[in-house]
Amino acid sequence: MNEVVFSKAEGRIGIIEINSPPVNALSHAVRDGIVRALQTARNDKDVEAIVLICAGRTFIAGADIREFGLPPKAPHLPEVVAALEASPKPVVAAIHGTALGGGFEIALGCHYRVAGVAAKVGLPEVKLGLIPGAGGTQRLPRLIGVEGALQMIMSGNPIAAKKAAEMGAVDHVVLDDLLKETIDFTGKLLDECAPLRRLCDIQIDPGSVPENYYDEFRLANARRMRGYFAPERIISAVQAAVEMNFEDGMRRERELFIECLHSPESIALRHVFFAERKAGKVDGLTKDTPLRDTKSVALIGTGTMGGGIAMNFASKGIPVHMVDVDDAAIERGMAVVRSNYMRGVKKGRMSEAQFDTLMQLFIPTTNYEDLAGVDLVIEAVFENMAVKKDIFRRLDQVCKPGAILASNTSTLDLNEIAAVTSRPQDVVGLHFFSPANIMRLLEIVRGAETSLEVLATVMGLAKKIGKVGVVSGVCHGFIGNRMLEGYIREAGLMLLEGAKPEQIDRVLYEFGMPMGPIAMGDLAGIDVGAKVREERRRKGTFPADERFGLVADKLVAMGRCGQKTGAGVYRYEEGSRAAIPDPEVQTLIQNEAARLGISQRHLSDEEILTRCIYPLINEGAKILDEGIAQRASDIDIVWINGYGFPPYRGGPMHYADHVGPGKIYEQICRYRDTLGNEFGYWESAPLLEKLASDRRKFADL
Ligand code: T1G
Repeated sequence: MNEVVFSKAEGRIGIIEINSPPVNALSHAVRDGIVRALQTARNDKDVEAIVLICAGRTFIAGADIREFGLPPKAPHLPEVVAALEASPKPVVAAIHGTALGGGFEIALGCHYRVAGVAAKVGLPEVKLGLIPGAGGTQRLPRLIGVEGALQMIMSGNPIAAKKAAEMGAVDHVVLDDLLKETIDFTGKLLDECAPLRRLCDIQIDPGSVPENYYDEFRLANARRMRGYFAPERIISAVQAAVEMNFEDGMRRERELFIECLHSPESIALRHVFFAERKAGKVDGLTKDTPLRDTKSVALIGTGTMGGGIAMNFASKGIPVHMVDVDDAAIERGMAVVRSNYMRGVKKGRMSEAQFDTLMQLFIPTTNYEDLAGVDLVIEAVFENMAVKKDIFRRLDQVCKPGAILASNTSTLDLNEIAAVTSRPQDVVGLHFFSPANIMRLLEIVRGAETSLEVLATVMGLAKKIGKVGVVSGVCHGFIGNRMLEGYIREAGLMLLEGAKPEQIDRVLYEFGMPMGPIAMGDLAGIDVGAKVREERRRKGTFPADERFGLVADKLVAMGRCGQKTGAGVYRYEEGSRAAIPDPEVQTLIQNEAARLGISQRHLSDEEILTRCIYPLINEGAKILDEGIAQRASDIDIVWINGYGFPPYRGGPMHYADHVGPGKIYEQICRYRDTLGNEFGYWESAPLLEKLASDRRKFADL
């Protein structure tokens, strides 16, 4: 026993209780405490069986990720699991909350498993770029079969207690008092002289695995596995469970686990795990910051964005006023909402009754006076400052004191919007990413006068609706879109210099982006960017560089706006999203290049990659320098959740640390000298230059 693991006896049943907040992670103290408590129980002649349970919100949630990278300290987790399994007295795990990773492996080392009806079990190691490293790949296939085990380990998703019981992963599901019912269950085991079920004793029949199963599994999961390091090792470890004896299989699992542990992919994914949680920690906010009600929401603008945003709240049971200029506009918006939800009904994700209940939560109105009692209003109309200001003036007149007034603007100055109200402290930016009911990222734009209370309230609301909230200061494009500009700019310039669209897209796809910048433009609509450039040229805030956006602007002028018009940079067959290179566009590019005197040349994949990615990093460094983002890892979370930056590379700033800020700075200087810096595109961020000279990393800030 020790300060986190306690023992007591209930008659002939010994209870080992782990109490190590917040999630009973298997720190060294917990591992050591379990081994000591088990030894005590084994030596106690009055104890005939043992229940292993946890205090607090959950059963063990896994190995302590904070210890990774530190010198391992005995007892190591596989030894702890083996000690439980070797116990001559039955050990029963009593699971509540989530038994995850090493936590579920501990439960697999026990002879029986009892779970509360709301509990879940899982092996999410793959999400950290790992494989289960304490016998999970060897015991789970022996318990539920190879196919179920491989699916569960590869997905990393937890499964509910009842389903786990159906699969044989849990022996008994209880509705009420977990400890009492587990003690009763254990007493019955003793009365019935139930066997000590040790999974290590089971040998899997190789014939139970269908011919070519592993190759078919690889094929079926190719998209999900693309670029990741751990999935292939998961398959190898499970194969070892089938083809080797337990001891050799455990040795093989250990080898593969160590490979994953030291892989750049796992280091990146563990960075992302903590970065996502750090993003929720906002300067000035404490757990005592008062929160406001958010029991009712209103959306001003019921277009694609407004409808998608509204769904986030309705899906959590929050009523939403849908406000637009007329009933026809609202009906168009509601039709999109209905079809989105109906897709869920068709896929069996929700019942008709649930669909009907959801639709009742939408309250259409064209009358601002109906918003008098609403807690939160989100404006989601098109990017026109005058229109937004008019809406906020009207909201300021009708909304109750304390109502939060938010704008979904993706680029405009939130302070300018707040200034037209009498309550700038209640104004905040809530920048959702399209499709707003799907994308996890929510940029929370903190105006100069946004109050801590409003900030704390919307941060909590973000988590409630399943978003990852990241706070941004006010600047053009906030964090994500400001960084996107350089990425898109360079892709367009490289077209004029001779790179083919399909080469640019291939390079960025192979890097791990969901699609390349050119294809992404065609998907989103290249007219969107053209409008922003036009507005900024009008305001004089856009580089006076004719090349920037030239190809896209020409195509938009020809009516080629992307997939939605059947042609953009690529052309698209009717009903297909397959991007087809178009010689007509290639000719246009060459003619424009010739007109501008840009000689065509071969661009290497390396140049394409660094000219797209390094501007992201450079702009990210400027954003940090200006205090627009609180920390480098926040920028990583924005790009992973808003733009699909590959999580196994950790985000742009983590990737910069992986490559080395010094190398990136030197390459930016080379581009400044070779490509020219007339418009400041290759002006290095002072912070990047400083990190390079100090040989430090963004993670050190
Ligand atoms: N180790 C260390 N800290 C952890 C942790 C862990 N495994 N899990 C959570 N925390 C911290 C987290 O950083 C946060 O800290 C607080 O707990 C609350 O977490 C050998 C190798 C359990 C579902 O991958 O999925 O076992 O910010 O905000 O939303 O095979 O945490 O408050 O200071 O997420 O209620 C496998 C990871 C590890 C589970 C709870 N296990 N955790 O979610 O709270 S690898 C996992 C989660 C492994 C073995 C392998 C979630 C949760 P702070 P939270 P939550």
